[in-house]
Amino acid sequence: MLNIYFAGAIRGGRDDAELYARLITYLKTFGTVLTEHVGDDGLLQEEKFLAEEEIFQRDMQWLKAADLVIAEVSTPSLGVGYEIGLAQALGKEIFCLYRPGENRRLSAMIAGNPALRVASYTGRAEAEKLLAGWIEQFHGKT
Ligand code: 6IA
Repeated sequence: MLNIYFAGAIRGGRDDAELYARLITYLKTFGTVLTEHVGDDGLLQEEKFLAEEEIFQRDMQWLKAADLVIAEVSTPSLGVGYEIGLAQALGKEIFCLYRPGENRRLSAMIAGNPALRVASYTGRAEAEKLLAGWIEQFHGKT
């Protein structure tokens, strides 16, 4: 079973939280999504019950256990950028999804990184198609 680490902005901004939730639901058809909470609406409320150190340690364990890291990078997030850099250092396979917008431009540290597979998309259906293509290309049909 494929272990998938899905990364998306939390304190960076929750505008895309619903989209993350839908992508996570879709990814669950391919394997286990270790980071389901990234799409959770009540997240910022629940977050106060966990110490920062606990959040960090738990995510690091999940990242190490992941076969595949998928990052939605449209909303800039320090945490997502950190996770991508660490995933690369750990030799993980990393896919980044980016939805271009008028007032933003993807960081050159992501857009210019040859170790990452970065794709632009406009809507959820297109994002799902890209994800299915990547997963099947690198892990075969599940
Ligand atoms: O800088 P950001 O907060 O935008 O970073 C977001 C990224 O860091 C996500 O991809 C997560 O994997 C990770 N992250 C940040 N905060 C949390 C968190 N808070 N829980 C898990 N991962 C986090 C507590 C939520 C919980 C009690 C339901």
